[in-house]
Amino acid sequence: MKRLDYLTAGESHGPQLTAIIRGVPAGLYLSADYINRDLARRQQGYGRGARMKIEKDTVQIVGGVRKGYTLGSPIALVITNQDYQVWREQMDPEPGQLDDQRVVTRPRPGHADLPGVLKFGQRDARNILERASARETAARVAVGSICRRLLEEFGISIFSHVVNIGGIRVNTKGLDFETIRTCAENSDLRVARPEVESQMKELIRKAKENGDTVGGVYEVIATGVPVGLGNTMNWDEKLDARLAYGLMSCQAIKGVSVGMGFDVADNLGSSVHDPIAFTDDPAERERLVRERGRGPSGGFFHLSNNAGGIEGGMSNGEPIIVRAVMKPIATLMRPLQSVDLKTKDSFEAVRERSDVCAVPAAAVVGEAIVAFVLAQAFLEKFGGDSVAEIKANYCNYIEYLDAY
Ligand code: EPS
Repeated sequence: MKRLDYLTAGESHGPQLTAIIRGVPAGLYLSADYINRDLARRQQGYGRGARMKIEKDTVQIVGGVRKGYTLGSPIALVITNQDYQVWREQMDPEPGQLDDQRVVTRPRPGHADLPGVLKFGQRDARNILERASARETAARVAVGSICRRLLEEFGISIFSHVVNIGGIRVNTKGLDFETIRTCAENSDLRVARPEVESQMKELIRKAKENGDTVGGVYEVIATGVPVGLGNTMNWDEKLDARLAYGLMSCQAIKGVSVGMGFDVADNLGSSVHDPIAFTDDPAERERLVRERGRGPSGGFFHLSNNAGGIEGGMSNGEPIIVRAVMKPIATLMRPLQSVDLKTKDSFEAVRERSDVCAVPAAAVVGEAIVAFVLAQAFLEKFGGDSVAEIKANYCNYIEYLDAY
């Protein structure tokens, strides 16, 4: 079987976003409603722009699924862009004249506009920005949702929360996963501490007033991940490397960390690495899974999880914890200096409708990426053509771990 993979296509204001995902096993229960829940979550968050009021992202499954079950064939997904109705004249794929008045010639610092026009030999930055736009992440969330559905079958669940907006940090010490997940899900900014939310909102409101934008950091947590996903033997199979690649490939993400991340630099080895322990008591093993979000790993466990669930490029049975930092969005309503592509004169960069802060949405996208990477690694380890076959392989592994 081919490695799980996907491709997205579509421009921000074109007719639709399209995704094809290949390598999903047969027999997985799936519905558009399930995917739509994640699409709706991506659309939320204080600080989003007017576009999110225009769109109500819903997916149409147009291949690979029959009567609610995957067939093992490529799954094709379509998300219609409602805004295309307004942009039709500009974005119609059929041959025609472009409106000179609407050509974008003043690239935005921090966006793909300038390197894109130079690289692709374009005079209109719209030919670049339409694809570079974070609108594409809607398609990735749909793909990630299918991966989430698969992982769910094996007790793996993934959630996210925002830990920093514009330098205002959320301290989640002492909160259990369920509290973090529920609080984040009920918060306009996906934060687990409601008391910091108003401060953050005020920062975003002020930035908007000043024509500015705000970035931040989100965290994604995956629980129930069995030991042994990823591979220490080859550089391009390491789980942490693949998570970093996937997350960094998302629009505006500038850095990724695993577990304790960059803080390891401030600490000695003895307070960074997680001591290993063992229990052969089945009730205790059960409790570790239930209360600490651990996945199967025989009776072995760690007394802390600074490693974020990954050692040597492989999952170690502890919850996987990754963070990603998002830069403030590059479209400023009080724009920075730029140069006109035609005249080469100095001008302010173009103003395009955009978001002031999209960190909560990026966190939902981060979940999708983590779901994809974990599903890919999961299928490499337990791969089969049907969910039933994978379950048999998985159970066999659990039995082996339990008897180790
Ligand atoms: C987005 C759609 C876009 C932007 C945003 C995210 O819609 P529009 O360009 O029509 O306002 O709101 O994209 C960007 C932040 C960007 O830099 O392009 C979406 O669907 O998430």
